[in-house]
Amino acid sequence: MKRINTFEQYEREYNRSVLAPEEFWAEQAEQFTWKKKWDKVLDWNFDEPQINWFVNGKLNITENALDRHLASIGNQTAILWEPNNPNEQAREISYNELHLEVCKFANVLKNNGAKKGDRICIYLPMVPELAIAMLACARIGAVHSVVFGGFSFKSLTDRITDSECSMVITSDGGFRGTKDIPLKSVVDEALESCPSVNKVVVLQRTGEHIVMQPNRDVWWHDEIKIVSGDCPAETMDAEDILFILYTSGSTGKPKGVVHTTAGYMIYTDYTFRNVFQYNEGDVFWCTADVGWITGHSYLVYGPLLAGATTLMFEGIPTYPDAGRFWSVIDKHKVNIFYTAPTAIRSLQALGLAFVTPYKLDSLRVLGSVGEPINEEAWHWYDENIGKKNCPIVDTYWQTETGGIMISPLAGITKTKPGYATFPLPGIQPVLVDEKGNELQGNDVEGRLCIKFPWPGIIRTTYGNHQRAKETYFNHYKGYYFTGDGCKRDHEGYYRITGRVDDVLKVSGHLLGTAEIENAINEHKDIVESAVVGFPHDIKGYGIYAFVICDHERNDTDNLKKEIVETVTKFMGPIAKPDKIQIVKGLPKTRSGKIMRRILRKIAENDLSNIGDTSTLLDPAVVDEIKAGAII
Ligand code: 7RM
Repeated sequence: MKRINTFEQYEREYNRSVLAPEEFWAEQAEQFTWKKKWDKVLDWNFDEPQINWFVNGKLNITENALDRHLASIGNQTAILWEPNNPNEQAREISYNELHLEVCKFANVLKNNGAKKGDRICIYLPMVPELAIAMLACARIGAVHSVVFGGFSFKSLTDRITDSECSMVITSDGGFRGTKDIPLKSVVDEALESCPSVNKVVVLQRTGEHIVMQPNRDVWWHDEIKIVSGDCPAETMDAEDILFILYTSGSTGKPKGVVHTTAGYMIYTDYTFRNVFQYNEGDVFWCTADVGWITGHSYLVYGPLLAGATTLMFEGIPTYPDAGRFWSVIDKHKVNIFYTAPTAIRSLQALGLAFVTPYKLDSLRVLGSVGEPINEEAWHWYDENIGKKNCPIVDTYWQTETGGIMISPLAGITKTKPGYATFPLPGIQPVLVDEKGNELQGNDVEGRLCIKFPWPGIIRTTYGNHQRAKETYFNHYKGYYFTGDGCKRDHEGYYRITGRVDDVLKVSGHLLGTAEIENAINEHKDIVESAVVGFPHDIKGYGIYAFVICDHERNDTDNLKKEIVETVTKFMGPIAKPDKIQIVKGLPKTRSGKIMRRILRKIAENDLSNIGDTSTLLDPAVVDEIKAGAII
């Protein structure tokens, strides 16, 4: 397996990727199966933005993730599946079997009217059929849009309508810990206002009773019986859309981040092999849900492209007890383990008694993703899980970047707790001040931008190119803007300091404050709300909601409960506010803009640093809010 083996080699490759990016990426691209090679490596312009990698190249990503491996490792396990309930049998699906299942399900999609270019929404629990469904879409050139099972009906409706999906793939339900998640009934509710959908393919997972709508709903297990196992891979252009994945932004409407075929393929494969220093035969476990980009890139596409064994876990870290991760690592001899700081912190808080029964001696590399990892969690992970013997890769990236951007290479880069360290080859980070001036040299702090395209970069936001332009390419001319603050220390190490916009990372999930406010405002008594984050020991950030009720309600506890239920129903349990304060007014400027800075200070209990309130329409509201603040 070709990859970077020393730090000197990393430096050489990095320099080469900056001096001759096209040559550098063309070399990576050569390793794949193409139906037709590209005419030009890169055509780009960040102002439009217009980014084309491997112009006129033709390929299918599933031929690279599946067919390409069959002759050499056809019998090796591709997906190793661990069920929610440890007493249920684990599943091992070889590359040969996965190839067959993907071809069969691709034929099911075709039989049900799906064709190249159609958008298909996938709303499934963490079962192998989720990966099979994604790959089957890619096989026939349909665009998948996976929606996280923790989102509920309104979020699902919005995501289906925005990209006009013609089909939904779901299951009766899903198991998570002691809960059964009723996915199909959420789909039924969502589809009441999604006229574009005419087919629903339903996988049976929990066996619970559901209602099948005639002509619209079909069972996966019925359809799969009547198809052949032969499905030639559709010819796709390098820049044809592979998938859409919705991510929260500063407005209430989520953005459909668009990734295209060849660039995403090359970037996820390259970063997977190099960051984790994957060796042939390794078992790789990414604990992220496939509903998030981390699951797309490092549970499904990256590992399968590299011919790895990828472990998919259906359950949660605390079921049947808080030792589950560690027991699964021992059971399946996991070599590389990739999780989120919030999971590490919550398991740390439950105590070492859940860790010590396990050997964990198969582990070689540990990874972290999703938010800054605090030093305490970093050391706990290093000492108790890695036994001071496993390098930790703190991988910084985004839905929009397709793959890891700034990260150590395991065992090669000297790490520093709290630092994502250095950019990967192909990534040219710059720090800018608020005016967009580039901050040169070391020991500087500013906003993180990237000044040259890499193959995994977002191409557009689905159906609204202008939005992509304004969100990512207009803030600082000639640069892609990440929305993150960042520090480059005296040795040139990068440390991400957090978001500088109105999105929050709550337990590793990116949530827009405006989206949460919209959900709260669905409650009939709420006239207006404002949501901010506050530091939370386990979740990273917690959700603090200030709400205005349209009439006095003396049963405040009930009202708060109803608000939580409303958010759960409309957006999903992940967006439930931790604290709700009923207020009479919100701090607004004369032009009516909510001064979130003030609310943030109150939520953080930093009352002495509230700053100037004289420009507010009614400065007195601040005192009222301060007096009622929930600490
Ligand atoms: C992969 C993912 C993106 C945002 C990003 C950051 C934060 C992610 C790290 C991190 C510090 C990290 N995609 N973030 N990884 N912050 N260190 N290693 O999380 O689209 O859901 O979120 O997550 O703020 O902009 S995402």
